[in-house]
Amino acid sequence: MLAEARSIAVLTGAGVSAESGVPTFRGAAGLWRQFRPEDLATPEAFARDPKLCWEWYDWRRGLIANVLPNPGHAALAKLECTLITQNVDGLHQSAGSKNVIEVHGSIWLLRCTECGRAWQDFSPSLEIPPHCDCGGLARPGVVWFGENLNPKVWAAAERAVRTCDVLLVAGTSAVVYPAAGLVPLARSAGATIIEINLEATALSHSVDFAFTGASGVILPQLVDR
Ligand code: BV8
Ligand code: ZN
Repeated sequence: MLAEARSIAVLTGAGVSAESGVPTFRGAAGLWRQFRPEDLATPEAFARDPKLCWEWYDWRRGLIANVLPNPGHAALAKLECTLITQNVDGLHQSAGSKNVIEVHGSIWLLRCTECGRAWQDFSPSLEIPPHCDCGGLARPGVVWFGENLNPKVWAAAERAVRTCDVLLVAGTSAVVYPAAGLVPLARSAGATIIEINLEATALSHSVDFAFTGASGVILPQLVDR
């Protein structure tokens, strides 16, 4: 099916980066374990305590800076596809994927809360909280809960799933919207849905093929086949 597909879209979540050593959000050792999303990944949390919020992002940036893409990222980089990711870690791009749509933004992007300037910063550790040249407080260039996704980015993701023959969904618990809504959207447009996950998810009953196992093992097998 993948070999015959004219157009393949992929939707990835934190599970694709798990084998690189990046904690997922909702798993046993998940990021949210010691924090609650409301406490940190929201505009209110940032307004209340930008320093605490930045300490969490700086810790995650430091962790991600020291990991490598895994065979799952590498396999997707070999696949001619539009890669929509909920991940903010940039590991798909490090693995060589070209056509990446980051629906939740990037942990390497900073944006000034005063002048709106956005810039990439890969430095191992930041002044906490970082400031823009204009003196304004900078925020992480990610989409927080309660924030709209970038309309252009979202439109590109919707277009990709509406026009694909096959949608590969890997390493996502499919609980965060609107990203998870891309799957029923693809199905309503006639795409075949293939899910790869360690366990069953909210989507599993409605996909065409569900491969249970690690994405770092299954994706290379699928792409090599
Ligand atoms: C929006 C960036 C319109 C930041 C993230 C009440 C009030 C306000 C909003 C809402 C509300 N109720 C619902 C909502 C909507 C909300 C939402 O969906 N909430 C959920 C929790 C119910 N969504 C939003 O707010 C979105 N915006 O709706 O705007 C609006 C505007 C105003 C008011 C209302 C609505 C914005 C959502 C974006 C949030 N930002 N991240 C950051 O990273 O710090 S979300 C965060 O979760 C990450 O991006 C992550 O990618 C994403 C999804 O999680 P997953 O990637 O799926 O990871 P998870 O840990 O959950 O699962 C891992 C999976 O991998 C598991 O299934 C596991 O089995 C599997 N796995 C593990 N290891 C492996 C594996 N699989 C294969 N191999 C392995 N080795
Ligand atoms: Zn500024």
